[in-house]
Amino acid sequence: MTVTPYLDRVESELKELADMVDADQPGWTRQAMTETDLAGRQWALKRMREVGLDAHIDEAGNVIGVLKGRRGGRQLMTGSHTDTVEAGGRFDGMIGVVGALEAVRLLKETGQQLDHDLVVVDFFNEEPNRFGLSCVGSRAMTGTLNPQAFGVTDETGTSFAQSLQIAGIEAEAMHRSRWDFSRTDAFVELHIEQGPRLEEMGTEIGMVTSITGVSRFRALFTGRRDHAGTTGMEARVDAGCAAAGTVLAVERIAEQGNSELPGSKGTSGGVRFTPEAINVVTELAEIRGEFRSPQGSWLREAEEQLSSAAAQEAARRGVDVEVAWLPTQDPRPMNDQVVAHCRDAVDQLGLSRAELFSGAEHDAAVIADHVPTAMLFVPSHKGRSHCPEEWTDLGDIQKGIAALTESLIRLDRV
Ligand code: HGY
Ligand code: MN
Ligand code: MN
Ligand code: MN
Repeated sequence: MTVTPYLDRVESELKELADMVDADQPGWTRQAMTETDLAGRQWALKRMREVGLDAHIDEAGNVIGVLKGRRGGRQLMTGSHTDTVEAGGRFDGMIGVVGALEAVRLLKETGQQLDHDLVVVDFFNEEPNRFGLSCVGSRAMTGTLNPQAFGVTDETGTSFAQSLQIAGIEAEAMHRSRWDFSRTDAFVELHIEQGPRLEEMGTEIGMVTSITGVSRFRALFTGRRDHAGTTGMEARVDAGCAAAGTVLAVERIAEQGNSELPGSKGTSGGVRFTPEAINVVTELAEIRGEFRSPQGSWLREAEEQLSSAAAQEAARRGVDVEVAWLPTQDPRPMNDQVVAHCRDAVDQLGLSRAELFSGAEHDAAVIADHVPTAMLFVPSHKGRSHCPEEWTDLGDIQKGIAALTESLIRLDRV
């Protein structure tokens, strides 16, 4: 028996989430540790209960719902996230949560009780928060959240631990969310591709082969605040110029890396000058950036190159610099066996498929260290994502949910 997801249910749930966003921001914004994020996860909790899951929010803010299996004891897990980037889209993360809810409904309606317990998760804070930390919920569940992260501060001096409190999460209690993954046989995450390849190929489902590694940093340059009209060019200690040189170094390192190893990337996603004054030489400059690559060894090289480029840019202007590297996620291959079962499911549904590397990071990369993991992608229109234009046709989402459901049914037989 194959299942057909109901478009109206999926559409209305995506719309409910799309309505639960920060009205002051363009696009769709539900950033972790904000009112809207709290509302989004409460919504997920309510919905999980409505579809018949035994659901709760754990000490790390993950919303977890369990559908009891016939035999129980062993588990399958699926899910994604409902938080967004600033001014993001309506699909990144959401279709993996809404898709899991629909999969549960379909299993029930077609009378297909699984042997395994099915665990559905809306992972807390997948997108990098303002402290530069991502996949916080999945890291907590796997016991890999570095406690040093709690002390990281934002520009106002607020620590990550204090921010968590606003979201009702106690940093010291987060370790209690650690999940016993020895009972979990497989994890499958449904997600939008966030790139153009499926659409370009006219392919319905992407079978992820591996997920990019990511290395993020914050570089703080300290110079001297001076009058822009009276301080000679040779007399300046300009933190802004040192930072600007470093931004260009990020691009240069990534371009060089990409020419040797396609898929290597570098981005300076945030730059801040203090003071922000047109007639003052910049005293403090901060860059937040990242490198990505299919190869962990290149990330290590890029880290070294960037640290030394920042030191050079600073030194030649008499500026001080500190570069802090945030917890790194190494590239993660997906599990061949789980991928093979998903592939069989996609074939059984008569859908076209292609193998893809994921340049986006996902909770699946964190979970993959602990559980055999696979990901299913559906096309993103023009490859746009992390922007309001992010779009996936409902019909494509429907196919993705069917593939997810059939994959879970197949994995249940293993
Ligand atoms: O940043 C990423 O790659 C993901 O979308 N969180
Ligand atoms: Mn994202
Ligand atoms: Mn995502
Ligand atoms: Mn099993």
